[in-house]
Amino acid sequence: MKVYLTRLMLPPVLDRLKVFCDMQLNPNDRTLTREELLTAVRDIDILVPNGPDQIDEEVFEAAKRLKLVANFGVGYNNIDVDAATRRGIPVTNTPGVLSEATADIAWALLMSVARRTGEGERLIRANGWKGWSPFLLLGGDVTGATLGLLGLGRIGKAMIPRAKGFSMKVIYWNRTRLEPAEEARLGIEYVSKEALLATADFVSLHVALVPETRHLISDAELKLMKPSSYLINTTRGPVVDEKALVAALKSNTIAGAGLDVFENEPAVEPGLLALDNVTMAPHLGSATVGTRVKMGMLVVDNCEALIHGKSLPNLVNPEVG
Ligand code: 8YV
Repeated sequence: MKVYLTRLMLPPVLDRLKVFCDMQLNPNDRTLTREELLTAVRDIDILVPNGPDQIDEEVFEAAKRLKLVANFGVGYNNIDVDAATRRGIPVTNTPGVLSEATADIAWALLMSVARRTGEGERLIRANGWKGWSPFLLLGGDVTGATLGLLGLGRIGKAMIPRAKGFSMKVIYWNRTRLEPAEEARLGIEYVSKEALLATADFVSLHVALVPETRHLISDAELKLMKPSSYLINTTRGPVVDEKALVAALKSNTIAGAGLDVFENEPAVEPGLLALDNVTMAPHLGSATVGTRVKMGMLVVDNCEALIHGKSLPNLVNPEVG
């Protein structure tokens, strides 16, 4: 079977994959153009796309032999799963293996924006540090603060031990509430979305991007937050209305933001670039060697299962049967 990877993967993954299939790679170190993607999928059996690849009706129409879309990533908002299901094409993802690395990036952004390390580094690099000063870059307190988790999937849950390590109180809101015994075990408290926004010192977003969560955080939600609070986004950019965020950061409606994801990646709302109270990373959530190998291995597990006629370990559209 022909398996097409839209981007390169690390050697241990490629070495395992190429043993049991005809592995084909995008030769360029960049995302495929739409035309290149439509051409590449013409005679392949399995497509392994990445976040920036939009896999929609037009792609399925062009990929007449397609038997599986094995997404390299846990989020699959880049794939029209309904269209795949209508054509009986299974879609798989890579859950679990990137939760810790993504929580690490959320934590890095949280620490950095609160303690202003980005500003500090820029000051030093610009040769602007004139010596110790009692009010230089005073930040927000992390230890003992309240962390609000909006969404409590695997990555949201991975935030809890980190917060506990900093003696933080953890409150959460999720579409479905956990059992009280599970809340007690994790040491977290369920609150309404509004109460979370109004009381948390750090609001960290962990909902998936679906139509209902697009612009979940906009003007009204930012206004509910405390002027001393911070917003952390490591899920998907469109969950936050970036223009509303710029306005809130400019007017000190909130104290700052830590962002790993953006509404129109790789474009960043120009207003954000001019602001000091935002710490940004270029979608690095899963970007560790170990994590990317594990993600790749899950992709390979799913390809191997399809080729050997076994059930797919990470099927997201079980309706295909
Ligand atoms: C990836 C991600 O970097 O897994 C996800 O949902 O956003 C990231 O881990 C990206 O999807 C790579 O394809």
